[in-house]
Amino acid sequence: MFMRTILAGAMALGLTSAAGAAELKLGYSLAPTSHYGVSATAMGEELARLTNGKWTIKQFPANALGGEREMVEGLQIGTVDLVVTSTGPVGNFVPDTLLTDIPFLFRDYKHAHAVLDGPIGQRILDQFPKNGLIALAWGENGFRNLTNSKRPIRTPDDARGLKVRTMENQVHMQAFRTIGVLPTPMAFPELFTALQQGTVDGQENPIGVILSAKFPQVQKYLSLTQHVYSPALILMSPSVWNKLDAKEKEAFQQAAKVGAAAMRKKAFEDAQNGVEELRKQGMEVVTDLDRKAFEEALKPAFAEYAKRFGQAKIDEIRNYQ
Ligand code: EAX
Repeated sequence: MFMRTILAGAMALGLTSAAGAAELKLGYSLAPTSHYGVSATAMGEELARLTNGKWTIKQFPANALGGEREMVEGLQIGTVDLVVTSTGPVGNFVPDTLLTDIPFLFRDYKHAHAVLDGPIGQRILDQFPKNGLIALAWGENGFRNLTNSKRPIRTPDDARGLKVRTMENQVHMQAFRTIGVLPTPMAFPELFTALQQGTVDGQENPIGVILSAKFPQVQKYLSLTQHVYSPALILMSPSVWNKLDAKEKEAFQQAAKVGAAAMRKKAFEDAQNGVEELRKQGMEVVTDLDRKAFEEALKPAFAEYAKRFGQAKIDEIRNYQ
């Protein structure tokens, strides 16, 4: 039994493969065809190329290694090697990432990329090691949009009283509570069934996720709220990272950069082309959102964020060019 445990542990770290080659376990919550899958493939190819096939990646898509919070825990204890995840639950491990989860913070993709790829983003990535995690790169999930099974939503008033699944993220929950929505935090793997059974009325996600997770089967209305930009992260277990020499570390970082770029490209394409596909699959799409009214209704939440994070830190992101 003891030997088996050791063996299983060694295999999880990829130590038993032939000729010093090592296969790493990478988990994510979506289908292989999603932006996460595309990213993992691009990263794996680049990593194998840069290390002459010494390090390769085996993908575990569609929550095969658990929800995002569980996968991040797996990184900390060394049962999972790599994860592509939204920032959803990551603030529970590295509180500074919560800053990036504030609604209506990023104007557009360009703004988000500039912040995350610049000194502010790096400062947040630097917080990971002391919390038992390695952050290789920022990726992208995309701007989130509200779906529900009850009615078309154009204004905060329309949304009031809906029961909406949120990620396990305090910043998001606070925002929804503030506009009178009942936020129900839930891990992503439980979401489809919860929508199907009516445990919750709605959820919110980027277009690529709504498509990939087949939510049109259980949700009628889509509002293009774009209420929050959802970053993604490529994370790694310190138990693997700490074994690498300097050159290998560089290879992982470079491969993650390639993976992140592929993720952003696919997430963007899905956001551009996916709405039409969602219409075809029967969703009724609300495009004329009263965005101003949502921002206005969120004012008390913004005041709370300022208290929690400091207005200066928020403005630094908001005003970053
Ligand atoms: O990372 O939990 C969520 O809604 C995430 O956006 C999804 O798992 C993709």
